[in-house]
Amino acid sequence: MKVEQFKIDESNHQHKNEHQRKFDYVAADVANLDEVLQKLAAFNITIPSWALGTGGTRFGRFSGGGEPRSLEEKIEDVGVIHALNRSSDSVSLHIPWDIPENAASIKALAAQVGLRFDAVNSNTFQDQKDQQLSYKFGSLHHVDKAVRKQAVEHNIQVIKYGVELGSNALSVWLSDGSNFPGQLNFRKAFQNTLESLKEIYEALPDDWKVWVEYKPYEPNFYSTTIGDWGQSLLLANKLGAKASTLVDLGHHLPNTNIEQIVALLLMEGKLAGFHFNDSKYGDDDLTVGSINPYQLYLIFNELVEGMDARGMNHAKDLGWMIDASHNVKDPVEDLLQSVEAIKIAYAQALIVDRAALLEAQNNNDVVRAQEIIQEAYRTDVRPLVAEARLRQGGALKPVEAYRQLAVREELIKERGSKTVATGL
Ligand code: AOS
Ligand code: ZN
Ligand code: ZN
Repeated sequence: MKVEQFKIDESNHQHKNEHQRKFDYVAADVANLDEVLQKLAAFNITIPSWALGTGGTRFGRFSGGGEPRSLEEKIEDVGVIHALNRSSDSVSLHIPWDIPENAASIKALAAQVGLRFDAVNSNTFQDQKDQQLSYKFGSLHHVDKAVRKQAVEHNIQVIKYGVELGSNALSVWLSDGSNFPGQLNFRKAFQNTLESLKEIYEALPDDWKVWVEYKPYEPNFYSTTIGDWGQSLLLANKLGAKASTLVDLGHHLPNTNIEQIVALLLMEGKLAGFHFNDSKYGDDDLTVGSINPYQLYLIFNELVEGMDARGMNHAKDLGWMIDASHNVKDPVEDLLQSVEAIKIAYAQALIVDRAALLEAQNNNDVVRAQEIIQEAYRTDVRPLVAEARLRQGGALKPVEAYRQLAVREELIKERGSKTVATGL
């Protein structure tokens, strides 16, 4: 399944006048219009291989049909997303959910649809078939050195796959923790984790990075060994320059000021990047921007300010990735919505009047500062995002085009209605 360019152009034609009217209206007030459009065009968000199938809960799983049955078909799906939005030019693999047995041909297949490989993710939170030792009581933090060694070796194997795919970062998320007080010696668990991560760090090629993700709870409900950004940063600082902290938006206790965490990690040069999603209660993995788009915007506001202060390239210098899984939506539609929400928040942050905000801050003009922040948020920047996409050959309305072109129907015809995506 491939979305032909002429079909996207046809779909765009129907919306041309409406788009032009809306674009002209908002563009007239954007002082740095060309810069904003260029930055939006350059900004891509990585699609995780595990988001392309319908996820399940422990209560059930309801496949939507036409789900990718192999890594090749997942790449095909990301190709569809990228053709429509021109903003999803890479894939992040979870190993062993997706094993690139023949990396050269997988890489070539991806390149055919304009894709490359971003961070590779290791998995020591499940036992695999034929695995010698169990991760029931953790992996890198385990009391038994042999289990730690097995988990370290898995991570080194994942780096090797990543090298073959041309990726340059290892993303580590551990479920290691404890369910009951007394189960674990916190200090020893942390020290074991550090020692294991050091061994993984030693195996990183020169131009590689390791991203350390944190999470407060689940699947462990009393303690998680890398439970918050402080614990992750502590590890990253002890490991060295190649290590940094990955922020998953769903991995915070309710009401946490995530934008402040982001600002400080960025200041320290220790922000790896993001797993984008949204949540109301915890690690809900909901569509980005579906619950709290204002928070997402405030995060991007800090990112743009902080990255500019450090002279960073917005598109390239951090990892931008979605981490989601859905039970009730077509995963492709969900990913199109998520990428759109991220680009809207980014566009809003790009049009903040920085000079005026700085002045208001220096004058302790609280009201003016709030006005400036909300002025950008309340601007309808969607035509700017659409224009940047249009100029790159994408669809003005990606979700609508996806439906109009009957992509899912085509996938069901090709793959069947009872397919269950690999992984998860
Ligand atoms: C788990 O909660 C984390 O968000 C990880 O990033 C995990 O590896 C990913 O969600 C796949 O399950
Ligand atoms: Zn995550
Ligand atoms: Zn998560």
